[in-house]
Parts: sequence; structure tokens; C-alpha cells
Amino acid sequence: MNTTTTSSPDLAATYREEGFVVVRGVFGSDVIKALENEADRLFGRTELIDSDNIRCRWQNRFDTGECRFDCFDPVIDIAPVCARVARDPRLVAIVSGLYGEPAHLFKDKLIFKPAGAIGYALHQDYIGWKSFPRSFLTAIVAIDRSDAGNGATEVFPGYHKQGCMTPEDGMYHELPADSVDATKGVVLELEPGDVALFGGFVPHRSAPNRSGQSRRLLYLSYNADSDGGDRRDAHYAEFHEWLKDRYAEYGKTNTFFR
Ligand SMILES: O=C(O)CCC(=O)C(=O)O
Repeated sequence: MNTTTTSSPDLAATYREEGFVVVRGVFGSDVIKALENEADRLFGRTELIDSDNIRCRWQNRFDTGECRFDCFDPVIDIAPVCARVARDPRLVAIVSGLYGEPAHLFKDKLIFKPAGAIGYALHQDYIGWKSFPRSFLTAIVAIDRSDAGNGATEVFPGYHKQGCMTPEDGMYHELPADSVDATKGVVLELEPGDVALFGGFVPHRSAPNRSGQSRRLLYLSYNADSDGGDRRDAHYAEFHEWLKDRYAEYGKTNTFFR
């Protein structure tokens, strides 16, 4: 298993080649403390944490199978500190530098990954919707330290050059485990304040959180200006309709967004 040591004078070239980069210490302890406090408050918003609320995502525990709250998507409309970080000029400058043009916030989620959460199977974030930006890029802002023990995100460099590795049929698809060389995985070891950035075609996954604490990471996704401009509102309108349809397929028709 590899761990991250990326530090390059030419971030954009590394991003193009590897599909990801890590920038250390983008946010200082004052911002991280404010994010921690906000994450604590959000985790207590029990009026929002409802299995019919499509803002919420859920994961099973790896040991007992119990299903538990994992993530708010979106988050910036209920979290002013996350909102400021998502549009922080230093962060937006890093993303724009990777694009070589202005960046727009597209999507935002706060993944709590509580102790025991099972983690995410191998997938690419790109989904084959006509409106989905091929320039989609996610910046992970570490609130807590993330490492192999608490289920850090693991990326597979180079495969982004293959584009979308699953059918572009508008559905979410996991990738078969053998679609990547498992020995090439890079575990994104991050300290609070570090930022990892990876493209929407980068295969990635995460292991269970085997620590005793949550592993909170803020996932902020962007698109390039030339790839549709500001599309966040349109994305969430489309995403909500898509999610409602997916829930309805399982007989869940009382969903709402709050
Ligand atoms: O936070 C994790 O453990 C991985 C999340 C992830 O892969 C995703 O949201 O696409």
C-alpha cells in the first residue's frame, strides 16, 4: 500500500498525469477548529437526520451491519463555515490553477464516517448524465486526520486517462475490484488543514473506519468555467429528482429535502 507524499512545483502537470494532488496545510488551526465545532453541531441536528431526507446518506457498520447516518449532501446551505471554506480564495485559486481557468463550486458534502462505518466500494465520481461536467474535480478538506486505520480515501493514479470505466447510462455503477491494480492504490493520508484534489474519473474507494472516532472530511467538488459555468443549483435540482426516483424503486415514496 502506498501513501501520499505528493509535493510538486507543477501541481497542474502532476494532476494531469496522476489524476490527483495533495496540498499540505492549506487551512490553519483556526479554520479547522471552526469546522470541527460546526461538524459537531451538525451531527446533533437530529431533526434533519431522517431516512426520508434526501440530504442524508447512510452506511452500514462493518462489524454489526447496523445502518447509520454518514453524510450531509449538500451541506453549505446549513453550515456557514463550510460555505466559507468552499469559496475560500486560496482553495479556489488551487482548483483554478489545476484547470487553467476559473472554477465553480458544483457540489458539497460533509462525510462524518463515524466509528465502524464500512467505507465506499471502488467507483468513479463521474456519472453519465448529459449535464455532468467532465471537468468534475473534488477537493477533500481534512477536518480530522485521515489514514488507513480510519478509512482514508484511496485513489488509483493514472486510470483517469481511460475516462468513464462503466456504462454511461445515467446510473451509478461501482467498478469491479479487478478493474485496477490494487497494489497501485494511494491512501490519502491527510492532517487537519491538508487538501487532496482528485478528478471525477479517478477510481477511488475507502476502507472501514476501524478507529474509535469519526473521520470527518469536507468534500467540495468543482467544474471548470468552460464546462458549463455555475451549475450548482441546476445540479442539485437534477440530483434530487434522480435520487427520488432511485428511492421510489425501493418503494420509498415519502422522501423530502430539508
Ligand atoms: O469518505 C470516504 O470514505 C469516501 C467517499 C467517497 O468515495 C465519495 O464520496 O465519493
